[in-house]
Amino acid sequence: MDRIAGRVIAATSDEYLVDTGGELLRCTLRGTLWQDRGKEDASLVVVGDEVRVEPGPAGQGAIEEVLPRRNALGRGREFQAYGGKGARQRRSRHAVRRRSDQVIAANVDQALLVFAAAQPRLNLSQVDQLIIASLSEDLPTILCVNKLDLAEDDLHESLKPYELVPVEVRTACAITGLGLDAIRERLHGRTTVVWGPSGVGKSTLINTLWPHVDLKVGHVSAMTGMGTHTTRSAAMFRTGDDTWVVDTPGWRHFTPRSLSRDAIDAVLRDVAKQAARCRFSDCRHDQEPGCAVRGALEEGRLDVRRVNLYRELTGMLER
Ligand SMILES: Nc1nc2c(ncn2[C@@H]2O[C@H](COP(=O)(O)OP(=O)(O)OP(=O)(O)O)[C@@H](O)[C@H]2O)c(=O)[nH]1
Ligand SMILES: [Mg+2]
Ligand SMILES: [Zn+2]
Repeated sequence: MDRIAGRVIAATSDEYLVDTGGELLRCTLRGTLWQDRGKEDASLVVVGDEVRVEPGPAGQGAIEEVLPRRNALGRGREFQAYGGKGARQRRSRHAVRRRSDQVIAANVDQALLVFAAAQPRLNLSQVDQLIIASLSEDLPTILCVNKLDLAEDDLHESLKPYELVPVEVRTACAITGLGLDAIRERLHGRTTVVWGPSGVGKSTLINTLWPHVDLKVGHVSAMTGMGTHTTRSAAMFRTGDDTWVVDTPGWRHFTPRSLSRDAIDAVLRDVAKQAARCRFSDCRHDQEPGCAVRGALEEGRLDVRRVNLYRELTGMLER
């Protein structure tokens, strides 16, 4: 039978929903796709993948081929804890390693990175890393700080450094809809992945932005359980002509899967500027003589959190 082209719009551990441009097919994976890497590799086929499918009876099918990805977003192999003190101590004793990278979405046009002003606490190292991951994939990036109703007074102070970063910064309240018009406009006509930690309001935001999303949503929801509860797997929704949005499951810890020096330098610009002045070009900014980063840190001109993150991420570039 002839293969047809389609796009994966929802993925669970054992089933994929493929939009073939008129029909939705519930698909499994053809054995040839997973025999090299193992069936449990969740990154084999992800939401947003362009695929070729052999249709079967009763709305079912089999994915035969995955076309090359334009971009792929996900988390890296290692967990790194930048959370609270407790989390850091726990992790350093029992280093948690993921067996492989975890891709969550592919072939998107841009990224909407969502964080909460509070509940969960705004973790700037997570913000930095997620922006770096997105910029490393060359994606136009919007940072949305949600739960503005719960914000402390110093929120704008915390967000100030991002004025120098090539991201668009927005604040919003997904419950009241405050700030959402600008975001809706910004997402129009593109495919956007909505990405961020657990519980920050990603699904709520999508629900408030488009209360009457495409009928396909019902179909997808039944499969992935999208709603105000924890999102268990990624799913793509059509919200209007050519406007697609990918809801993704949140996480508690994040390490970028793709990492470019340009992206690190763009986000941690103040540290990078000093690093360029170190005596040795391969300086690790630790004990090396003539280290401008350490000098600036000791003089209080750099923030220790940002320096540590810079060391961590540039160290990962070399591995
Ligand atoms: N106060 C307040 N609560 C919000 C806001 N947006 C979402 N919430 C609440 O935050 C909780 C988590 O919202 P979700 O939309 O499920 O969060 P999520 O980011 O999709 O979480 P995961 O699916 O686990 O990644 C829910 O109880 C929401 O009602 C907001 O702007 N203000
Ligand atoms: Mg969710
Ligand atoms: Zn140095």
